[in-house]
Amino acid sequence: MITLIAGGTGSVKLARGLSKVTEDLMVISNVADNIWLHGLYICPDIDTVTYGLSGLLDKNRGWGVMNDSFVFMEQMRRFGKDYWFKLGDKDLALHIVRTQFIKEGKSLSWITEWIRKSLSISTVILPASDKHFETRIETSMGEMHIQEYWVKHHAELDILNIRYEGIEHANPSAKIFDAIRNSEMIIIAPGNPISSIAPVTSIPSIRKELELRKEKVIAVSPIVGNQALSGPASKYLRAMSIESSPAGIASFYSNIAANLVISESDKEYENKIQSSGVQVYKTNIIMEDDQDEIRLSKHLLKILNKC
Ligand code: FO1
Repeated sequence: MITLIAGGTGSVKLARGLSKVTEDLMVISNVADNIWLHGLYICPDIDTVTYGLSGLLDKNRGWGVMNDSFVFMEQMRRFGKDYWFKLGDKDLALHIVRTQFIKEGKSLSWITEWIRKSLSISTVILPASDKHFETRIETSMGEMHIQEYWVKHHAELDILNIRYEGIEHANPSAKIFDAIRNSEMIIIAPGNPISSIAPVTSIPSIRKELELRKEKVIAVSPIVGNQALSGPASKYLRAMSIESSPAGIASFYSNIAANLVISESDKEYENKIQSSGVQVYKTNIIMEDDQDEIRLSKHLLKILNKC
């Protein structure tokens, strides 16, 4: 069994690639970007993986359903409601289903499993917590939910602090611990370390399990040179005083991951990372199409067989 810790658009590419080269894959998804809007419970990272693995994802945007329309949003705008966060008309159906189940008292794990089966996805998707907690960003304009910072304010405001409000009450399902304990390899996807991965790996009970098995944990760097593969990862890293480089990533994950895959163009960081006790693997980590996703996934499986 292989477990992938995932969140955001960078992660879904690897989830898709791995699902094509291994049958026994579990994805633990970030939940700290979840938000209540218009009376609906929105779980962007769970949905990106769900849509990605079902073939429904709009690959250009990296979120939502392909060929979707936004008539509902247009109507909300006419009613003077918030419309900065765009829920597509097809996407709306999933949100109505999820919210109905929440109101019936079902857990997020149960609902995610129900949606997965409805969309005939073979890979199991496990929300990192059934209880809600959220990433809050402190800026010069005050503290706000991460979606407000990223989507409404386009990540333009200076960041003073980032925290995961309520993480102490997070309750990962038993399946998460089974997945971590029984996996031959635990992969940390090249998602945003601060907003997509750390909200999962900072849940104390999950962190403890990863620390015990760090030799089995391999992270894929989301940074090439000093630049993030996508999104605001560099900005978030710098805000938390972490170097935006493969060396910064190695050090950030060093307590939970003894292995790191970096870009073959980042040889200059190799010695520094190795000397900190982290095993380095170099390959092309950029995933622009299906072939790239499969190539990187196969490379990870090859590393597993060598270990
Ligand atoms: N990202 C945007 O930049 N603008 C949007 O309007 C937007 C809507 C949206 C709706 C559903 C969904 O599942 C994701 C959506 N996202 C949108 C993406 C989301 O903000 C981020 O990709 C993740 O939260 C990053 O982890």
